[in-house]
Amino acid sequence: MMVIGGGDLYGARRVVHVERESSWVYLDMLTPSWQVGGPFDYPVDGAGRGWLDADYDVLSSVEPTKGVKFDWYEGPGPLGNGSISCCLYQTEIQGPTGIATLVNTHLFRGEFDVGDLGEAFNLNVDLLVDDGGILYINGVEVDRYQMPEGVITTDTFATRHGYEGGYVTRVGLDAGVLREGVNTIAYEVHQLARVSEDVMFDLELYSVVPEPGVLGGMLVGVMIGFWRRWG
Ligand SMILES: [Ca+2]
Repeated sequence: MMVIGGGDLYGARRVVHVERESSWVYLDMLTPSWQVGGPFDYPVDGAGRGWLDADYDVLSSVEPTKGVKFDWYEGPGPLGNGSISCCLYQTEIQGPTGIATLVNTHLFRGEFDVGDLGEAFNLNVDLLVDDGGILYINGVEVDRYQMPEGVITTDTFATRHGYEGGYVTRVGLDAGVLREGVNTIAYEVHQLARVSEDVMFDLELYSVVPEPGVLGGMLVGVMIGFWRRWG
């Protein structure tokens, strides 16, 4: 189940897997079909791996049908262009022009370590996304935010305007995709329409771990065991 809003549970603590303002490797060259030279499809690397693959090599990225070489860059979040009322970007990426969206789909990749899977089960994400997007962990989709169902292309539009009041919390992501050790995180951001004036991306990925009190400790411990076994 996924809901918008909410925050920390009472008597719980965050185990942060990916902090806000982390550094991301990004691709801001996916020109849509209505731009000269487009459309550009999702890139593959020199070994034919898709951009979601854990072993994807950004240095050998090419557009699969046109063979155009793609350069990825790196910078701290938020990454954006244009104006979002709540937040300033730290890294300027190529984005909408306000005349006709130059890049409709932005790709972001990163890695994070999970030291203890026992503290990585109740998985949430705080998103700063304009306008919509899809989150993948280890190549598996775990959250679709303001995006249509079905197959997504680099021309696909978000379904709503990005929320400009701050980060949006999404809860109940499938933590079963997490591994102990290195994990790959990837995000694609899509614009709402052919004409959009802004783009933004940042996130925080975390688990909410119940903090048992002295009296409730045994009960919570039993519940966690049940959750991990059957949840
Ligand atoms: Ca936008």
